[in-house]
Formats: sequence, structure tokens, C-alpha cells
Amino acid sequence: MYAKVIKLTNMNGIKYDHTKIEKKWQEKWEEEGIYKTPKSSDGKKNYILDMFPYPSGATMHVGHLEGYVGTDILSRYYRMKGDRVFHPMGWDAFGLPAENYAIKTGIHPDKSTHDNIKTFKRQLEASGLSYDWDNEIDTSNPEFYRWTQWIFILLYKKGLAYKKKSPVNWCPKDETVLANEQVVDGCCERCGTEVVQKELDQWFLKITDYADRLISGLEKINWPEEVKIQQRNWIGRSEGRNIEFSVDGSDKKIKVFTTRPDTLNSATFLAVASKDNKDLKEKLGRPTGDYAINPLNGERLPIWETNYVDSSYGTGAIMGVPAYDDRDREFSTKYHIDIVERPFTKEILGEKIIHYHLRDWLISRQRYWGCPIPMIHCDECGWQPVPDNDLPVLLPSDVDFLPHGESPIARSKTFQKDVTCPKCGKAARREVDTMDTYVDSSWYFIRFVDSKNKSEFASKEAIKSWLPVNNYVGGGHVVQHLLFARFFWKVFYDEGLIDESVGDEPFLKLRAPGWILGSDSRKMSKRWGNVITPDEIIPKFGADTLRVYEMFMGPFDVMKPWSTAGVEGSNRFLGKVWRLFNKKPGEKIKKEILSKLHQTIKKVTEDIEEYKFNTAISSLMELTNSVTEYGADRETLKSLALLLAPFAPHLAEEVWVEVLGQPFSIHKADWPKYDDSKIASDTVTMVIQINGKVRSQLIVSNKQSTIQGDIETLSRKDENAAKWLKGHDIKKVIFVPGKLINFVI
Ligand code: ANZ
Ligand code: ZN
Repeated sequence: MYAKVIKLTNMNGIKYDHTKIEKKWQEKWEEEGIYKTPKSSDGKKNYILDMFPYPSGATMHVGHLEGYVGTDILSRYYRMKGDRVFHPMGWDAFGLPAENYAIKTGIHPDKSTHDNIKTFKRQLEASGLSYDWDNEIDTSNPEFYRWTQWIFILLYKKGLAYKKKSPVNWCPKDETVLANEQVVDGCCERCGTEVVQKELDQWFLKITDYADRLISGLEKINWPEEVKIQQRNWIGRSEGRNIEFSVDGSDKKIKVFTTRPDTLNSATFLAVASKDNKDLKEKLGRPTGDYAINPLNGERLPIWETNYVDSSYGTGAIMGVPAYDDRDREFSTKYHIDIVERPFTKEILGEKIIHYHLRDWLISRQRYWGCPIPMIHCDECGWQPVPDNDLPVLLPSDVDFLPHGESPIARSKTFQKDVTCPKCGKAARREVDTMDTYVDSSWYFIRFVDSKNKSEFASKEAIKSWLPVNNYVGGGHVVQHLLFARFFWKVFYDEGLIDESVGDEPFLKLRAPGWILGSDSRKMSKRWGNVITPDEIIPKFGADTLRVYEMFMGPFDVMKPWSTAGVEGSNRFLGKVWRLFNKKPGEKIKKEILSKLHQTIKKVTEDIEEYKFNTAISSLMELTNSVTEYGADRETLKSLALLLAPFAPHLAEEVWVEVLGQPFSIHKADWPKYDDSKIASDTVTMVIQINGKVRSQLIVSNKQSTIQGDIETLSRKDENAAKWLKGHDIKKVIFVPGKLINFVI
């Protein structure tokens, strides 16, 4: 064993060269299939999931990787702890950008998307991520979208999918529907023509039926508070009263919704939603000429029509109380309506009611690159779902992508061929719209657990064995994704497709990585020329350096700017680790090192579980420094390698197998345990800084660590510190007992 150490030390030299290590182990891991999902039922199940990426034309940048590295650390750590880990990856492959690209270049979305997937996958693999690729899914694959269609039909049969007229953004020149993000200042992003609203028949999913459960379920899950608040705000539950007013001189009645029925005595007007000027910021209105009677005091109140009342919320009408409501006051001031302030009343009129701001989910898209909606329209029988045996309804390939007023699929010659009504058999027509891609991402995490199932969307057993997701990581604009996915899950749960024991929330713990900004502290974007890709960093510094750097930049969930100096710092740290393992280990270690080791095991263990990857790495740095200075035995080195394995998997494997002579693979080895009795220490580690930069450290007794004179003397004797102090006048000494000493020179 010992001879091997010497031999391999010579072979690899002392310089840390990632090019000799990373590719080699990636190939070996793949060959040995060490990240395959365990078949046995040993260990606690732990489903660790990333929000799967949309494979866009722009390659992945280092910001995307942050979350993936985080879940990779968790997956490696929990595997070593003996958990049964499930860590899959796949592609949110449908979407508008690929279709727009096709319009511009003529390249079919299927081709561009799959080219992009190849690039993304290569980048993930080069980063040393431990996905089990056996369960890879692609939402544009008919094997997948067959079940997306099946789910749509399930919803339809449960009365949760319906068709209704609804306005869309319409460009009259391009004759196309525009997504909100394609409308810039009210004009078409492509041609600049003013966008109008057009009413189209569209499919909706009835998420509003689940509004209350979508709120109450939040109590059960471990999510960041701000994400829960976003969910609640999006649903917008509001308790109040509907109060009925009669219209003077007619038998018409107007119902208003108010959350402040106690202000009824101070109402001076009524207002109903107007059709025009809807999108203007300015409050506009006109009197209708009618008057309503206040049911509390009999006063006659003018009825106005205004754009600040939303026709689709509450009753679409309000009572105006300018004395107490800011919007009403602004409106009254502008139109010289009375402002009357009377005391609140204890007498409360009207029926109790709860309204939600949440709207049903509009899923129709007049687009090609999405999942076809599996419905057939018959003039006699109306809308009919496509029979199960006829699924999937395949996306036709014979379409041109230029917009012509409706979904490009409408002009396919094959799509409508021989279509008959499933009910009466007469000639009929298929729905040509496709689904919002949020539908795909609302259930992909269920398909992962049984991705090859041909007879079910996922078996109840597979769902029970892996779901709910234990750790879900992803960020960005996810309010809707999380809401929609929770809605789907509850529908499946109610339908009995999910065992009761699994529960009615799909994501138990959620964490959102903070954005990585460019080095100019701006959002990484082509526009600013500040995008950094793994393809620039990995060849130069290695994946381990990139991983350690990204996790060391700061707390996982906060924004942080990229710094090339920081990358170099992480690279130097790994170089230091490398040299440590290429030194001959000692026979014995100091007691101080032993307690430091056990403190570090405890700290890294706890930090990983709390997603505090940055502080876990700092404690590994401290341990590395202590060991470099005071030496270590083989057992200590083994523990250090194990602790590093989730962060720098290639380097850790190399020293584990090639230097320490341990059996392949470190990623299958047991996570080290700490011993409380060894943690207790009568010594502390003090940092020595010169001009605020850490230059060395001292291990001293607790008592000594509080005596400035002793620490100053010991620092001057310390080899590393002495180097920096030599020949300089010390202007000032800052001393923090038990923590640090800083020499200002
Ligand atoms: C009188 C009043 C007095 C009000 C007061 C508020 C304060 P949320 O919490 O969002 O439910 N409102 C009702 N329906 C509306 C609609 N369709 N469009 C615009 N505004 C509407 O808000 C409920 C309050 O918003 C209601 O209570 C109503 O104004 C207004 F001191 O009634 B309130
Ligand atoms: Zn029919």
C-alpha cells in the first residue's frame, strides 16, 4: 500500500492537473454505472430534482449550473450517507423560441431543439454531475406527450377543461397571436404594428376549483417564505361581502364586492367595469346617468363606468368610498364626485363571500412546437376527446412555420386527413392548437420515476416508491410552474392515481439559487457581453474548480457577481489539497488536528443538509490549512477526501483510489462520522492576517487565545506570517480574542 503511494505521487507529479483526472473518472463512472438508481429498497428514499432546462439556442452559462451543482452535492452526500437517491434529468423541449428560430432560419424546431439538447448534455457531463441518465425525458417525444394528452383528457372528463372565448394579443399585419412577451409597448415585437385584442375560442383548465387547497397546502411544505407569499398573492384570496344596490327607477340591481362593508355609509358612487381603455394606467370614467340606492341610508349614488374596475374580478362592480379608498379618492377628485367621511358602521350588510384573483389557466396556443390538444370537433356532437387507443395525436411534420392567422398546424395536409367523430363516426376536425408548455412541466417529475412505462403515465407503485420530491431546486420565474404542478398533483391525488400515503403536495422542500451575475454585476446576457460559459472555465481550470468556486461564491440563495480572481482562488485551494495528498502522511497526528477534523465533519454534514455549501467549503479550507501546517495521518486524509467528494468529485476520486489506495469508488464509500467526545477541544484555531488578508493560522489553547501579547509573539515566530512581516514596520495590531490577529503594515 505504502509503495503505491510513493509510486503514484511520482507519476502524477506535484502539480494539480485536472486534465489528467477529470475525463478519466467521468468515463470510468459512466462505464461502471455508479450513479444508476438503486433497485433495492434499502435506505431512506430521497428524490433530488432540478427544474429541468429549456434547451435554448444560447448555450448554458455558469449561472444555470449553480442549481445543478447544488443538487449534485446533495445527491452525492446522501448516497454516501446510505439514502436511496433518485436524481434524474431531462428536457423541457417544446417552446416558442425554437419556433421563432424556425421562422427566421427554416431550421425545423425538432432539429434545433435536439442539437441544443446535445450541447446542454455535454456541458452537464463535463461538469461531473451525477445524473442517472437512464430516466432522461424529452417533452417533445411522443412517448412523453402521449401522456400529456392523456392527462388533458382526464381533466376534460373530470370537468376541469373547458373551451371559452377569450381575448388574445393579435398582430393584424402578421396575422398572428402574440405571447405577452412579444408585445413591446403595445406593438408587435417583429413588425411594430399596433397590437389589438381579438376574441378566440380557447381551452382553459379549471385551477380555480383548487384555490383554497393551493393555499392551505403551503402550510405543509418547507419552502422559502417569499415563494409561499408569491403563491398566496397569485391566488389572491379575499374575504368580503357582496352588497346589492337597487337602481333608482328600475328593477335592475347591481351587486358590488367589498372587503370593507363597514364603510358603506361613506359611499358616494358606484362604478362598473367599462369595456374600453382597459389597459391604460390613468383612471378614466363617465357617468352612466343611472343612480343606485344605498341600502343602509337610502342615499342616491351616481353610477359610473370606469377602467379601474376589473370586469373579471369579484362582481365586476364596486362601491366608491373616496374617504377611505385611495383609488376611489383619486377618481373622485378627478371627476368632482363627493367625498364624505362618516364613521364606520357596526351594522354589516350583504352576504359573506370569498373571491380569488386566480383565473382559470388558459392553455391554448396557436403555435406549432407544442403538444397537440387531443380533441376532435364534430358538428353534431361537439367536442370529443380522442379515444385512448388513438393517442398520441402526433405533431405533423408537413407544416410551414410562417404565421397565417391560426396555428401553423391548421395548414398541414396530413393532420386532418380521415378524421372522424369518435362518437358518431362522421367526418370531423381536430383541434389545431397546442398546449402551453407549462402543461409539460406540470407533471414531468412524475414521469421521471417510471419513464418507460407504456401503459400508464407512471405506476402507482413507482410513484409511491419515489415521490414526493424531497429536494427541489430551481429559480427564476417559477410562481406559475409551482402553482400549476401542485394543481395537477392534487387532481391526480383526488383521482386515486397517487397513493394517499404519498400526500397531496409534490415538492416537500424547495430552494431557489440566487442568480450569478456577470463580473459587472449585471444579469448575464449577450447584450452586455458578460456571459461566462462552462466551456470557457472547465478546459482551463477543471470542473472541480468551477464547482467549488460556484458554491463558495456566497450563500446559495443570494445574487452574487462572477469573479475570475475567485475562480483562481478556488483552483489554488484544490492545488493545496492535491499537494497535501502527495506528501508522505505522518504516523500520528496532534490532538488538535483530531478535534479540528471532527469539528469539520460535523460542520460539513450540517451545512450540506441546510444548503450552506459556502460555509462547508470554508471549513474544508480551514481543515486543509491546519493539516498542511501540522501534518496528518492516513485516516485524517481519508476523511478529508470523503468530505471533499461531493464538492470536487474528480479530485477526491483520484486521491482516494490512486493515492490512498482505497477501493473504487469514493462516491460509494460511507460518509465519515464525527465523534462528539473528540470535538470538544481545549484549543482554538486563530487566523493571522496581514493587512486584512489571511496569511496563516495558529492552534493555541483557549486561554492563550485571549492574551494578545502571547498571540503576537507566536505570530512573529510563525513561519508563514514571519515571511510577510519581515522588514516591515507594524503600524497597528487588531486583536479579536479567540478569533484573529491582524497586523497592519
Ligand atoms: C369599498 C372599499 C373601501 C374597499 C375601502 C376597499 C377599501 P381585494 O383585496 O383585492 O379583494 N374591488 C372590488 N372588486 C373590484 C374590481 N372588480 N376591480 C377593482 N376593484 C375592485 O380588494 C377588494 C376591494 O377592491 C373591494 O373593497 C373594492 O373596494 C375593490 F376603504 O370596497 B373596496
Ligand atoms: Zn359526431
